[in-house]
Amino acid sequence: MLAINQTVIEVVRGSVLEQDVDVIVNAANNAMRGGGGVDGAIHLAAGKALVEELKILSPHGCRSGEVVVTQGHALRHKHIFHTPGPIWFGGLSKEPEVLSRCYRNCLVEASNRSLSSIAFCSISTGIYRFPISRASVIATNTVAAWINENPSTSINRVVFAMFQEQEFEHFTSALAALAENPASVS
Ligand code: AR6
Repeated sequence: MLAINQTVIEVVRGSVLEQDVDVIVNAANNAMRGGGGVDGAIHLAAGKALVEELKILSPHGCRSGEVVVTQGHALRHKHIFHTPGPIWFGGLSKEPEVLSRCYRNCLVEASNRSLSSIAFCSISTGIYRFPISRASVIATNTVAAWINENPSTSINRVVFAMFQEQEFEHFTSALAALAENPASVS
């Protein structure tokens, strides 16, 4: 757990779908019509109205690192943020920068809507093969830095909901490293 300004950042083991937050983040793809992994699970749970809303909001899909905001539909969450992460091609195609933009843009969208809480899954580290050791550091650093730079944000709770044990362990270590050395948050 790491507290910065008025915001608590924590890592939990479980699905984003289980989190009691205003908005959950979907690791989507550019087409924005659903898919496998967490994307498939979210679409299944939210119902068919979700893809209908996505067809209207993003008729031509969405670029990697950007965000499409929908209602929660059958979910209890107010919103779902759909962000396509980068596909890992060895790290020389700006994958770290794009991954960082996913997290930052979600925080901006949540804050612009005056939301209090947000749950992220580990974007890109499943089907898109982004190495978890690097992704966990990028995700926690990006979120901590953004919260640090935006002390008046409405967001008072950020949850990293880790579906797999290995993700949970890496994110827990990455957040602990920031907590041990607060000066590294920048
Ligand atoms: N429920 C909750 N979390 C899950 C589930 C699930 N059923 N399955 C995976 N996760 P991934 P990506 C977690 O692979 O790597 C889709 O087809 C997983 O442990 O879903 O960004 C999209 O449509 C990890 O924490 O997404 C894209 O085509 C996180 O969800 C592509 O996969 C992301 O893993 C995106 O690949």
